[in-house]
Amino acid sequence: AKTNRLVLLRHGESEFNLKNLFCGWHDAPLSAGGVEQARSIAAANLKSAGMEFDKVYCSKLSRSKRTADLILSELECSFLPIVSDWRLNERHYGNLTGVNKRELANKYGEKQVQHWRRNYDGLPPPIETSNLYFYEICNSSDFQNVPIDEFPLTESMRMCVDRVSPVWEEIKKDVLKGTRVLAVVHGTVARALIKHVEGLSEEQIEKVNIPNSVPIVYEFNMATGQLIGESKYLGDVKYIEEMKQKVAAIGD
Ligand code: DG2
Repeated sequence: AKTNRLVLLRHGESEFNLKNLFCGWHDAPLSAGGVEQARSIAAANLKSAGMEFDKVYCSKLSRSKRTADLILSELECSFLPIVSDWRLNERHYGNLTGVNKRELANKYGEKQVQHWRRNYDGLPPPIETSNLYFYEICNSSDFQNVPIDEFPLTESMRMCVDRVSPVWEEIKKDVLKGTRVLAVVHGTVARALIKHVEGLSEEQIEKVNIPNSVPIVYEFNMATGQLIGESKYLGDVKYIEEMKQKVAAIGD
């Protein structure tokens, strides 16, 4: 049977992922390993699964845009239209931006850190002018389309799910029309989209962890638009499981 398809992907490892720092709206580049992941893990797995695309969605952050560019180049389809939307930016991590996750856990305890990271209503303290990244984020020309009253100083998962919702409606329309969409996003935004796609509860989505650069494939019934079966993570099962656990942990 013919199906419609959506592929979700979290960008390759960023410099901040590598250093175990909260990133949010800071524009950290991909690490060297992240570039390699995009090329040899994401693109290679998409290729061997015979995945083709008509349109790409990404955020305004370069780790998302660069990952998309690298994949398209490997798949020899750099001509595809790319929608780069600030509403697909990573959840704003407030004043945790730039802070080491392990050092924060040593100071406030693992429970508090995991609450900020995964609780649906966990709200990091708002970013302060003394934060190293405050002005970079506020003044970024990449965010000039963000309406002033919607420019966040911090966000919970719930706020992120709501912000992503209108873009999910656009993506859904595309997918149901038969447009083959690749969405290259972030950990929390991928979880927000997954919540929408799979209709997961708040409790369920708190337990989902997204590895870098692993394509997640969804198929929809062409006639009814209904999701068919479960999500499929492309790649080595053992590697994916290890990466999920690494993302879930606070790290060292
Ligand atoms: C990470 C997510 O986002 O961190 O903002 O630090 O996907 O852009 O690397 P990404 C960040 P956790 O919520 O997993 O701690």
